Amino acid sequence: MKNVDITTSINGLKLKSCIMNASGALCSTKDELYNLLYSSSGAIVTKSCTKNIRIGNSLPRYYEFDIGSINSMGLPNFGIDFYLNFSTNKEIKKNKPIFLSISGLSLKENFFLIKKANLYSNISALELNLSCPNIIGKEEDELIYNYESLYKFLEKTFKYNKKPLGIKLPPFFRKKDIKNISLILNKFPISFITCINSIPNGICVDSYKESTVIQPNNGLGGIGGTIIKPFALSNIWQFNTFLRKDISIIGCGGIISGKDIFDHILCGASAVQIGTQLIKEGVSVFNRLHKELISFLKKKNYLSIDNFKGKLKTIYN
Ligand code: RRO
Repeated sequence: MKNVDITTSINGLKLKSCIMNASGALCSTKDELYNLLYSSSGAIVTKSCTKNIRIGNSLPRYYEFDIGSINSMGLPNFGIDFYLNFSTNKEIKKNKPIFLSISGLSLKENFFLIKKANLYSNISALELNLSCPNIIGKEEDELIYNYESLYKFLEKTFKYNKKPLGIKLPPFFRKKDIKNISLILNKFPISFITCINSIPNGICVDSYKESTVIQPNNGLGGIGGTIIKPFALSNIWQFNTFLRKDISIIGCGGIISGKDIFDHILCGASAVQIGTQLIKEGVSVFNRLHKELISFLKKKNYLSIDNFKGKLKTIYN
């Protein structure tokens, strides 16, 4: 039998494997970034960065349970210069693409970050995080929920930006939001979307202590892991029907097995990101998922991801 090919392309950007880390998962410190660099992931996504260093929210701010995780990290990061500096390592160019995740706390800060990142040749793409659920006091003016502001923001962004640029989206629960956001994104030279970020404002309870499990924001936090997979798939599938065909989709949410990756691609993803499971298992997760995906595709007689990407069938009576 011929070899199964799990290479992919994100709007023309080639990746040796369709599996990469999700921003936020083991991608903040120098050690974590080097571990990703030498792992079998197809790309590195850095922790969302701001202009200045942030220590983030108070502890405990991350908690795992059997079918998922809750976090309210609060955007802890070493500032954009740290991640840009990492990107100048010579090994990177030979090894794999680097996606710089950006999450400015204001429009002005986002423009500053985008302009600065454009000066660094080893940054392959920007992932603009418009969906951080945990910045206390910032929930109301999130750009992604205001169509007019989003349009104006993107108009200005593409005046500065020459790099492949994608947007990390929150989960949407109404079809009309997905349709309207797609109509806006389709007007700009966006390379990709990543969906979904964690589902905001969940709460997990320790029944014995009769308490929340994380400290910030009265215990509210973003939910990730297996439990969110149906919402990730639904967002991927719906965006796939409304977005321009050259805008790639990176699926994120609930992947713990090769079969989960298959499901994301079947719904329309060109690549996938691993968050909660990477934190649980470490970078060896990429090898395991790689093997599981190939073995599942062999069973199905698929030789490449293009054979089944976006081909989810629906049931007619
Ligand atoms: O740092 C965080 O609290 C965080 C971010 Br920026 C994000 O985009 N998603 C998330 O679940 N946590």
